[in-house]
Amino acid sequence: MKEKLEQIKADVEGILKDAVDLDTLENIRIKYLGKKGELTSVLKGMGKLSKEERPKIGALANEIRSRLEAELDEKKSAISAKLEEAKLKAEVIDVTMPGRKQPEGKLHPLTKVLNEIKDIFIGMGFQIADGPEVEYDYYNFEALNIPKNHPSRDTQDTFYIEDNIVLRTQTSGMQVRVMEKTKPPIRIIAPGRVYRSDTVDATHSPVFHQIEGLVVDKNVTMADLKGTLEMFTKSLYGEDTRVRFRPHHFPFTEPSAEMDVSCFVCGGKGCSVCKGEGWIEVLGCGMVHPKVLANCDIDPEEYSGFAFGIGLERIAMGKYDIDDLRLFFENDLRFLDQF
Ligand code: 2NL
Repeated sequence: MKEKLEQIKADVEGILKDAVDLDTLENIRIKYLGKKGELTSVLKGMGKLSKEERPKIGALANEIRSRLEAELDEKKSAISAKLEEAKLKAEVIDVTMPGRKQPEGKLHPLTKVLNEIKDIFIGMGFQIADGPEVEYDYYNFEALNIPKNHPSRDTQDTFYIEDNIVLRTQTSGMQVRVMEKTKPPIRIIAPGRVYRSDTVDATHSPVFHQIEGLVVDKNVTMADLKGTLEMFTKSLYGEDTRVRFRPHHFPFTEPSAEMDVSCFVCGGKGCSVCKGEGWIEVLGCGMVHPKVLANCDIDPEEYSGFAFGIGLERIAMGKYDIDDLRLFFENDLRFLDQF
């Protein structure tokens, strides 16, 4: 029995010496030291031994078991370490290597300026309105008190899809829809693409962007218009900016005005950007014409409102000192990357 035990020990140690993977170790453990392993089966024969021999063999068996278990453990650690080392060698990572630069997208300058303008009006309690670019004649013109013989209706200015359907020339149609559906108070801005049949040059494009605003409530006055637009201007161009209003005419507002801001380059002294004027025109505005309110089923005796229209390209050109409108639409990355 003693020889058998010594034999097991020698066998295990022999195999262990050459073992190179963890599976082999586990198989050895099961085969020799497991519950149904060889060591156990030898010990099962202990009953046949004499009283004197039994404790000696028992002690020897225990000693061999713990020796072998210790050797197995040791070998296991050694193999694990070797495997780990091999793995690390195979996947060398140089953490000091500089990363590959990922191309980074940017917002279009018009989007940036639009976001800024939206944020300012949202901060004043306005909501954003959205609507179709292909619009009925009614919403683009008629509801806005633009008479049939008005020059802006001329086919020279408007793209007609059908007799009574156009590509919108302004975003007012969205505001008319809101007025039709909503009981005042109304406070909205309507940004979007608009179309006019213009020949392309540095300051004209058949597609451009407008942000219109509309406020309708009881007792809205010209003072509200001026206060709101002055606050907007100071937020966009800085606290020191001044505004002035000049009388103007639009069919959909009465009275109407154009608003200038003190030149954001020279502060009003006169320079090449404001062409010596000290002022730069930024938007058109006015009190909503009573006929327009009535067209939308809002009683002009009870409610009044103001409206304004801002050309997005013009604002962006001023803000970023861009002298050619076409740059916004050519999508040349050398231009767009600068913003
Ligand atoms: C300009 C002038 C303007 C409006 C747009 C408007 C809309 C409704 C009712 C009344 Cl629903 N008015 N819009 C008012 C005044 C001026 O735009 O020069 N835009 C670039």
